[in-house]
Amino acid sequence: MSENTVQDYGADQIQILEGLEAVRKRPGMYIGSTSTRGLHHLVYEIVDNAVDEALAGFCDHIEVYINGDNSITVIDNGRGIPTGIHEKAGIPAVEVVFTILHAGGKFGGGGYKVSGGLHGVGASVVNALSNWLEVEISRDGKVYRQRYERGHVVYKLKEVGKSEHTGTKVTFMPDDTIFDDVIFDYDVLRRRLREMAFLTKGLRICLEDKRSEELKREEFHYEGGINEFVKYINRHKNVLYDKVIYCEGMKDDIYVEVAMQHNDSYNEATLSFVNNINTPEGGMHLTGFKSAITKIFNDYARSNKLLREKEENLSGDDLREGLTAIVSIKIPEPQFEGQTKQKLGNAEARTAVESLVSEKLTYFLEQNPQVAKAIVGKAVVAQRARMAARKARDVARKSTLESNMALPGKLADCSDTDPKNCEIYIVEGDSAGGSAKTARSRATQAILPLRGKILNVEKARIDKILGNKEIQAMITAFGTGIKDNFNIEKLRYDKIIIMTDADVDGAHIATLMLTFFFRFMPELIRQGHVYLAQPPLYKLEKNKKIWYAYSDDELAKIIEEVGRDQNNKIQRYKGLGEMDAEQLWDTTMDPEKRVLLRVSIDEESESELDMTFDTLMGERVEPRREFIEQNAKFVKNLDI
Ligand code: TSJ
Repeated sequence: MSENTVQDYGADQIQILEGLEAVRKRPGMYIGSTSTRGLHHLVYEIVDNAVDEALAGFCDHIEVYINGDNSITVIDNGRGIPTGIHEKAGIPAVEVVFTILHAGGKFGGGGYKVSGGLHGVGASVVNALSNWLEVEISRDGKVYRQRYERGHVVYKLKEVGKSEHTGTKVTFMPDDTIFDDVIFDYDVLRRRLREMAFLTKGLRICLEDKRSEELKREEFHYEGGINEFVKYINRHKNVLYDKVIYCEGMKDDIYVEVAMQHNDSYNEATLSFVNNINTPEGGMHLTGFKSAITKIFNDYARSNKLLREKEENLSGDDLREGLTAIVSIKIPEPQFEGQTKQKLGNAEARTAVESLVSEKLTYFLEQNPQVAKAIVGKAVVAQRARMAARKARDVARKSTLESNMALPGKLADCSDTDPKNCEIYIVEGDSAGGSAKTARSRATQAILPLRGKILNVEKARIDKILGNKEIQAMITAFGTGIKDNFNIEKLRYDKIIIMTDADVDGAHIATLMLTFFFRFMPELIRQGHVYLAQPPLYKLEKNKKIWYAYSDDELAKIIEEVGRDQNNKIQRYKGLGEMDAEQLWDTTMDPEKRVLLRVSIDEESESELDMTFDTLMGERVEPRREFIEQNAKFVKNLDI
């Protein structure tokens, strides 16, 4: 320790160190995890503080650097963190910010303190979890600096120069003894910083990667705020009308901002935020938004005779078919509820959003009757489809009751009745299905062959989807039901394994199935029940001995091992159908030897998954190629 390291330990300082020590002992409690996700939270934490300064109206530019040594620098042009002695703590305010747990924003007024979910735990947490951290403040014509190591003060705040501007600069190096991996991912930071820029209109956020040789720098700056966010999400979609419906305003201390625009798809993509934090589970703000939409459009449809008197009201789902929307509120004291503390509980947020959206939307519809007609028209068609689907389902339910559990005819079920032991292979094509039926272990493995092209649920309405034979077969085989009626307890198989050819078409078919699961039974994926089988790409035969290779690299390795000569017989499998039952069992189905990929949803980018899927399925060719390249993101490797 250097001579000016923490002078003498007063009671206050001991408390401080105990606080930061607690963070180092149980980092997960403060930043969620010590995985790359937790690592990136450190950056958001620091940036959040600068964004708060922007929200308070004193800052319009934030620079974020990934430095050559993989440390991070964040610079803003705000007022600079106060350097004067903090009355209660007896040390400079900036030192309070970095050394006292949850101290952020406790002094000074104005602006909104971000304090929800995993975020907003304070700069002191970042400090505690950093090898070193340096803060430089430009304020009152001077530059001040202080350095910390693993949360401990290395030297007192000191004056190091003069300055004509104001602002705060923080550089930190994450502690490599705490994080599993300390390499920052440019694309991960880019996504969140872009989102922050959308959510804070006028704010310029620049990201630069100084690790790379070439200039890698982007600027995010949206004068239109979430209006541009909606345009961005809809950028590859066919929109129903050109204008983005936008409203903003204050209601009882709550700032509400809403932007929306329909596209011609059948899915809703509404994102909600509280103090710039995504709330995937919604809450009062989202409830207020939905009630307003349902009420105002029904009122409009009735008073303009777009709905006949005896016709049912349009449902919220009907009206939100194909809707892309952002609901963003800023609230002084957010209360989060639910298991994961991600659901906004403040009842006043509901009233604020509902009344503001109702008022502005009513006015907008009066001014833009063409847009109103387009939205109501789409909802009316959605309503008809919903009613047709309900009728079909009622009929299906009745016949199910009569024939007690009508499992699909093509299903070769397993004999074991304990779902925990059971798995189902969904197999592309009848011939491969035949081999799989012969190959399987009858007790625990069921086979469901699917014929022809799987319906793309992104491009079809509910009535058509539920009328599709292949989809019906999967729903009845799984036993769980779908959407709101989904019940994981009723799942008849522990593993649902998609088995398709190991080529681009096979990948496409697998993705169509995953799209169906994602839209209709997402819990199946979230709880890890969905897998992809991995059939081999090559067979190598030499002197009556056989090797299988699952990738080009592996084939090269095998050739190296056995020697490169004329006795090598190499076969490239073009499809599952080229394998006989025994080969299929050996390479792809034998639980002792096979490799499965477990499918997961990258929660961090869940909001963008809509786009990912759409891109693949959409008619536009260019983004599709891009998606196939990125497809691996959706699937994580798992050795079984
Ligand atoms: F989190 C942090 F401390 F590390 C951090 C804070 C990091 C970065 C990059 C910026 C900031 C930050 C804090 N920028 N601006 C501020 N502003 C204040 O702390 C501040 C300034 C003046 C007053 C005042 O009442 O005069 C009050 C506050 C909270």
